[in-house]
Amino acid sequence: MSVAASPETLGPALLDRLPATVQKPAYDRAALAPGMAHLGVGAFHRCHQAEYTDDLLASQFDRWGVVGINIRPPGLAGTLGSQGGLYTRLIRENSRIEARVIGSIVKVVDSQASAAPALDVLSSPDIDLVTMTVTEKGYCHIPSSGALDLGHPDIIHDLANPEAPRSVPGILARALELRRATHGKPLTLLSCDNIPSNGTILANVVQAFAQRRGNGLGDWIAANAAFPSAMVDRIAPATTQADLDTVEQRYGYRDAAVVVGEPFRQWVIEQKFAGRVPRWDRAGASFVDDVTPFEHLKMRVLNGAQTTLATLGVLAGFEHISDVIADPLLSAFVRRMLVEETLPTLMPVPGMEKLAYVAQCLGRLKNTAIRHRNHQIATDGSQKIVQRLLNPIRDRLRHGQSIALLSVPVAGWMAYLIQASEKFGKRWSVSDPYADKVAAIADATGRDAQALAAGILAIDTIFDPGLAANREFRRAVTSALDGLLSDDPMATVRRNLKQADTTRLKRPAQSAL
Ligand code: CS2
Repeated sequence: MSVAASPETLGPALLDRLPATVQKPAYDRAALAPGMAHLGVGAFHRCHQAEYTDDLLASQFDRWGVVGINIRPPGLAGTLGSQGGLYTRLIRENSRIEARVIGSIVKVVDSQASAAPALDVLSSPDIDLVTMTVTEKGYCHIPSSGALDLGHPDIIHDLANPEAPRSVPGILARALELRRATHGKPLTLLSCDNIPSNGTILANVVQAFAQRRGNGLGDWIAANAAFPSAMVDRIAPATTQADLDTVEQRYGYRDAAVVVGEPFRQWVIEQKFAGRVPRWDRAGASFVDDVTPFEHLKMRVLNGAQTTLATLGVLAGFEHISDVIADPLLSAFVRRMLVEETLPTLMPVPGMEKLAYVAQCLGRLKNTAIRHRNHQIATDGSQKIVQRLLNPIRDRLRHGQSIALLSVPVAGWMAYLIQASEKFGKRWSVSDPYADKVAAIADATGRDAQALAAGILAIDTIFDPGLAANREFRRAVTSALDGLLSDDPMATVRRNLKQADTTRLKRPAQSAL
């Protein structure tokens, strides 16, 4: 009996023998030298910035190899590292599948146990730019204000031990300090996370940290570092075992670092660099003077829809976002919420038609080959709702406009965390820095929507006091929360849609959209 040979693992030695159906780097990878670093090498980075860089290298080869750094799990050495940085990027849309091996990551560095390996890379004169996807909470900022959270345990630690930092602001400030002390070369720090004005928030937290050092570092950073803002977009859920199996079965090799994304991708970057600039615009990215309109559009429409569908979807018993959008009630709800309430809050976006953008976003969410779990999207909701839901709500309230629809997902986020508490039977487990706080409120209050909403709205690091005091906001959220905690949460979704109809009839001018 013969034993089938186990498939080979992806690595530089396999590049020349890949099946013809797998696209491979169109440049001499052996000649590629590091020029930039990336913090937070997860599915999103591998499916987005690393692919743009791979395209850039194919169109104009230059010293732009990426050094991938993880300061939090998972470790990279055993996966990407043992494959020489190579990995397969699958693009999937319903039954269509397209495979490509990406070569732009030239080296990986695990820096979970200590910041030293990360600092070595970030302070090297070879590195001109650092991109990052460290999740919303990685910035250690207060979501409602954008300021550095001086009460954050990692910030307290880093201010006391600035040479052995743990937090992103602490590590970046230390790297900049080492650059000042050694070669003095400038650095661009490019945030690719979905936080509002991400470049400004990154600059704020790094500066606030540096200024507390009291050694002139803040001034040096102001003169030698650039923090452009950026809007990034591609849906790329966490990789599953099924994705690894797909590559092995279809293409005959093993790859522990596969990523799966949708065809759509977008990257709009503020033109504000210090030192050399990777010409990602040659690969389809846009360099603009002001990212704000693009960023509002993306976070309020696509991300707003995702958070709405994910939290309400969990309450309705759905597993993936594509299941939720296939539900007639929730799909009608999200479409009307975006068109009637969110779109009027947006500023004009150069070259984009907003209604068409909504249709395109909702179409993307229907892609059944992208297995995006509702619980993954609902993770860290406390760090996401300000930019996705509360900012458009604030804009509408300022103009006396209805929030009958936008208030429902805010209550949905509350109900999602509340029902993970002991008192509510721990219906699912959640991952959110505010989960314990909300659970403590739920345990103390029980099923009293008024008291629950009041307790949660008093968390001023999420809800700024002006918004939390708004009577219409409190009323709408409390009433939606009461319904969402009942045995028939979808009745509330239906009821608020009806209520929006009534408002629309009363205000014909608003129904023009
Ligand atoms: C998602 C995003 O998990 C989430 O928070 O909403 O990761 C989303 O898929 C991306 O922003 C799309 O560009």
